[in-house]
Amino acid sequence: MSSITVLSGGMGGARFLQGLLHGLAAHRMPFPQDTAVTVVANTADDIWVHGLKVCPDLDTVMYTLGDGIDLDRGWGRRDETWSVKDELATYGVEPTWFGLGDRDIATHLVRTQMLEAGYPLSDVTQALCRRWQPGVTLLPMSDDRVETHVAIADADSPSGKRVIHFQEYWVRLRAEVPAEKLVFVGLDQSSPAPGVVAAITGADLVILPPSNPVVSVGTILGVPGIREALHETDAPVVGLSPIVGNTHVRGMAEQMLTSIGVEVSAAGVAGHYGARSRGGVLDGWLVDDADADQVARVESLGIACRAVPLMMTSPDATATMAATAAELVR
Ligand code: FO1
Repeated sequence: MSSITVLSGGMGGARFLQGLLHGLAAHRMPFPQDTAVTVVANTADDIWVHGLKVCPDLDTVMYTLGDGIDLDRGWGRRDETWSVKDELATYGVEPTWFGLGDRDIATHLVRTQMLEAGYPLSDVTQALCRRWQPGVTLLPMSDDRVETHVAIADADSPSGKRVIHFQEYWVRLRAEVPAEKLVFVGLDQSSPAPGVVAAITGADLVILPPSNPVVSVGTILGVPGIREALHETDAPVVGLSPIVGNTHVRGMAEQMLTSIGVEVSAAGVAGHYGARSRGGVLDGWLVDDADADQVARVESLGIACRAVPLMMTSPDATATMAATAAELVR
């Protein structure tokens, strides 16, 4: 049986996966319809709030592919209510800036209870997916606790900086202040979750979707052992640029790339990932038509490259992107 492995963050990755599955089902991919898809999801966005473990990227993929996602927000559940959130706010309990919907809380209660009973996050995720049936094997990048924290300027503190959780940077501050430094707590000590390395080394194709190259795909690549698996695999590795016309389509990739000194461009991200033939992870890279002038530069990095429409405006449009990505590296 053929297999495709996707290293995914939240919204961008989930939307890409919808198109990939649509393309496989519609025979649009150069792969059999029964090709198995494994998703290795970023867990560095995870946060403990109100005593509950929240895993935004795992849940966004699970809810999106399980048809429970709220399409407007891009996260959390459809038909959501916010009674608990409102009651917590009335008690003056922080963080009031992070919205947990009533239905969503059930997911976090199940997850937290199972973690406290000693189940690893990968078992918890498998249990939650028994209900949601996402149509993929969904794996956390690691069962170990990893959290992205962001240092921001703070005139009131002696060091002139303050470190906050990534969620506070993104949700409360809307990434409107510079990320002076990113700290990936626990990443260097983490290990790939069971099945992650095999999903990469045993794949027929590995895809880096247009997720955040620093705090989503970047953190997955930062788990010791995962980059090595990408070097080892016989599968071609192809990515799709999250940067179009020198800015991100959604989210905060621009701020994150700037924070680590990487040029905010399709070619800049390709260079950041690097060609597999030169110690990096990419064999191929899709850029949007708006960045067609960067194709030659990407190719000069040792990475095959094509310019195509990269706006995921529908599962059909995304299926075309997925098929083009697969063809680029066949
Ligand atoms: N994003 C927001 O902009 N506001 C929120 O209040 C919020 C709550 C939230 C709760 C659960 C969850 O799984 C995701 C949530 N998100 C919220 C989205 C989250 O910040 C993003 O999905 C990623 O972490 C960033 O890529």
